[in-house]
Amino acid sequence: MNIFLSADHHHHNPPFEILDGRVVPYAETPQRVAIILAALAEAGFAPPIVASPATIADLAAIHTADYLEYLANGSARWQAAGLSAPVFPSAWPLPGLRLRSDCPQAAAGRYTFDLSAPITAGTFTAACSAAGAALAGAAALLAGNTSAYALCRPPGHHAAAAMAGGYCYLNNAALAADYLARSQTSGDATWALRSPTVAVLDIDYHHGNGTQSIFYERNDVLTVSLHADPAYEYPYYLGYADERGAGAGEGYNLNFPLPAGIDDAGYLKALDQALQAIADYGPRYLVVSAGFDTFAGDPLGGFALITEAYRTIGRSITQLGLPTLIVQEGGYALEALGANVVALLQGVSTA
Ligand code: SP5
Ligand code: ZN
Repeated sequence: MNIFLSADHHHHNPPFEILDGRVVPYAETPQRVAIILAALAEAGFAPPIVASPATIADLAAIHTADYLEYLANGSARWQAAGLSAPVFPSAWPLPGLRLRSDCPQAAAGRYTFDLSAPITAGTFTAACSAAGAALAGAAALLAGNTSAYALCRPPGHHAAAAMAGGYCYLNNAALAADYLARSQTSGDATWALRSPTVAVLDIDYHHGNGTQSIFYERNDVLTVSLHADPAYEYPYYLGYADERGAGAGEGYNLNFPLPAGIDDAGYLKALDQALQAIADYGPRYLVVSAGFDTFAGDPLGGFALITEAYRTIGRSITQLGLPTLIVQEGGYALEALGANVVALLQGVSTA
């Protein structure tokens, strides 16, 4: 198991977010990475490999040029305008309004869909580091490794082509999946005539709206997400079962909205259905958006999984027999985060 680290993650450390109308401490903290690293070392995993940051050219595979320019420079422009850091939107271009981005406040609403993705001076540096870790993990699969873990921070699955939100700025898992789908594999008759297909399995508590939207019209990347039903949980506006893909992508997006309080047994049953759909698709590679906010004690979650469930999840995923990249997403129960990540990775390693 190769482990790739976004070593520049600590440059991103926003002071607060606004959740359900309250100013609260930012849950997606640098401490999360320190906790995971300590647990991995304690469990005997090899030290992580520090990945090079993703370049603008790497990111442009998925994200728009105007959005990347905004992420890179929006914070400096905000501060130059005399606004107080970090960048938070206070107005959004809902339907009927114009998608302006020509002053710092308009840009913030144009490119951010909630109040959980403030942009600080170091945010873009950290996000490029996370994307680089995911891409390095994908490259490890192309080099023949059967599994890799990208310890990405900030996470990515809520980020779309031109939209930040939910602690996410660049979609690390989508970048990795797209990179794998565009790769050329030589010496393999089955795949010689076309690019390989990829499945993304999203097991974060929240729907992976960004990943879904990025691949919604593609049939070379199957997106499958298990998550709290958006009828009652964030991100509210996407993640329903009737979202099945569009155009060439019709039938290649699959959502499993789950009820509040679901336990290991219920969750693992839904996971088996998701894995069957992936097996039926027959991809060459698997990318897992791994969130641990499904844990019973998670402050942002509402499911009831225990630590051992992650070991079972790891084993079940591995039974697909695919080269698999695990990409770190959410997980905010700090006292259990290390054990939960270790359980998943041990499940993958020892299946
Ligand atoms: C990567 C990731 O996990 N992002 C999550 C962002 C969630 N932000 C909004 C959460 C909505 C707050 N609801 C509190 C429910 C407490 N049970
Ligand atoms: Zn989440």
